[in-house]
Amino acid sequence: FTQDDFKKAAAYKAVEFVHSGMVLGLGTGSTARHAVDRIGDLLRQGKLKDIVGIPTSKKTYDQAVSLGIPLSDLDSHPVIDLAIDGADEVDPDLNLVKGRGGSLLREKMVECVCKKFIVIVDESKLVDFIGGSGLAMPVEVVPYCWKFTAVRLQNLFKDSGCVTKLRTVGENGEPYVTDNENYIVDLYFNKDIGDLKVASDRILRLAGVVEHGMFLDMATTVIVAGELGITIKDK
Ligand code: DER
Repeated sequence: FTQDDFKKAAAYKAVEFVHSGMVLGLGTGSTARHAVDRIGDLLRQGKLKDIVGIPTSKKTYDQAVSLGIPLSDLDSHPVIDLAIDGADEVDPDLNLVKGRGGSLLREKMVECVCKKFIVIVDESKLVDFIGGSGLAMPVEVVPYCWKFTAVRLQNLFKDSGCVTKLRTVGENGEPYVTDNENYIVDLYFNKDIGDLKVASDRILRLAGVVEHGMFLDMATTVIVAGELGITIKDK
């Protein structure tokens, strides 16, 4: 099996929890893409009806439009029955890191107001503690004086050996710009950052920070696919 096979297996399992008439948060990334494809298939086959999708990125919006999934937004649907999305890290308490695809703000806006939030991952995303993968923990910041904000973020976590890096695109290192016209500063830790709620509050208190990629106490179910099959972890 390939990693993408695992992503697809987790995504299809999650879509089994989708029922006709639901308002659905549609996630972003290579795993969530399989779930959105599956929902489109079932709608076309008539096995699912009366679904309204709330996309978490322009990319997912375009994918859903191409599949004929009826779409709306949070203004019209402030309460969502179920969201299905991927994650970059999942810790033992089902806390997440998300946003390496750059969509963390709209994902968090949608996934904060869901009755159920199912996270779909392949087994490579499981970590012992947040930041444990050594990969990015994204923070969406306003472009104005982003260096100033990056230094303040780094100082918040200096005892965790935090380094920050502006997310760039292309060979000439242009800043990556999110769907919301902001930048992303990625934080890299080389050890556990301790109490996540405290860390979250400290980050959000910095003027210039829009949102961060730690999704704490939000997932209600995590579906993990790997060599041994599929595991479902409920909160
Ligand atoms: O950017 C995001 O939040 C994505 O959902 C990410 O967390 C998972 O992306 P992947 O399914 O492509 O690994």
